Amino acid sequence: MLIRRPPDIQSSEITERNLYLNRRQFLVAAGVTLGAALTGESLLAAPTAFPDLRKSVLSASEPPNSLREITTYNNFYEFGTDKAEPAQNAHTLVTHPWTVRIDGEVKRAQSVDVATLMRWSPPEERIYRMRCVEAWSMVIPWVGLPLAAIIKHAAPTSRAKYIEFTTLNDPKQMPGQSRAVLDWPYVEGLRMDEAMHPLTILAVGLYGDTLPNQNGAPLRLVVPWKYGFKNGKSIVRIRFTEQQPATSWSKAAPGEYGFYANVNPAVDHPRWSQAKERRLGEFIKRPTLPFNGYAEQVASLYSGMDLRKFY
Ligand SMILES: Nc1nc2c(c(=O)[nH]1)N[C@H]1C(S)=C(S)[C@@H](COP(=O)(O)O)O[C@H]1N2
Ligand SMILES: [Mo]
Repeated sequence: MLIRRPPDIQSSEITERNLYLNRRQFLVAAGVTLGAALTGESLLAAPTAFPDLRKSVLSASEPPNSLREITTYNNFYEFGTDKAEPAQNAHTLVTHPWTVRIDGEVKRAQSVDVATLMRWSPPEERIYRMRCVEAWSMVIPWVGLPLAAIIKHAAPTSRAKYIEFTTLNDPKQMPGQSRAVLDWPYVEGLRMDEAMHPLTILAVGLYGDTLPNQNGAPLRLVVPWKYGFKNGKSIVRIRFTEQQPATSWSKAAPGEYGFYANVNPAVDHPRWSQAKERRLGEFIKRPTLPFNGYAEQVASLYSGMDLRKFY
């Protein structure tokens, strides 16, 4: 039966259509022959990972990169330092069951599974520009949980000024951790107002399906106005702190990677210019936008700060 729907439902119908198309693309990328994918009636009826997905009003309008680009060109040093290695090696990561420890300066310290987090903060589809520090960028249709709702549920104390995000530390599942490329586990952090900003999400999926391991399954941070390294993957701990957390890359190379890491074309990385970027799949470089194109929404968070000093 055809039920009249309110106008805001239209975007979710579009989402469902894309979902079907993208699942097909996914099966092709996964090596399932197109014939098999198309004859499988069950494909259309297959339950989606996120049945009630809604497109967020905060989505970028740019066309997304392909699933193949997003899942085969990754930075995830726990599975190798080469961009192709995470896709080859991340299958050893076990993402079910997965518990996240929430602690530090909060009234409701607890361990929760990802399904519980989704009840605190229902998933939405959001398309974001992801800008990596090594001058490449992608546009990714994430499925994300607004982080603010999770923070509110955890009920930070008045002393909580920052949040620290810690990746799983298990060399048996993450073979790259047996080499001392970084001081494991990978740690990232945000100031509380950055973490509370509506653009900030914990991603649990992309292209309508659960997150591939190489993209940080089952839960990874996405802060679209910052360089890629801020977006910690496969998070097991969210700790609220009074002091600014010591983060992996700023410990490894303090002169190159700061705590803030706001995309800033005016400040060069000591070893390369950050003025232009190559969108993955394109040939000609494009100028990089301040705050990765999100200046209107986030520049005010940093008013009065010298962003050359707080890079
Ligand atoms: N745990 C962990 N998180 C990480 C990294 C990493 O090596 N380990 N690399 C970061 C960097 S440098 C980038 S650019 C992004 C890449 O995310 P993507 O592979 O999903 O595009 O993940 C970030 N998160
Ligand atoms: Mo990066």
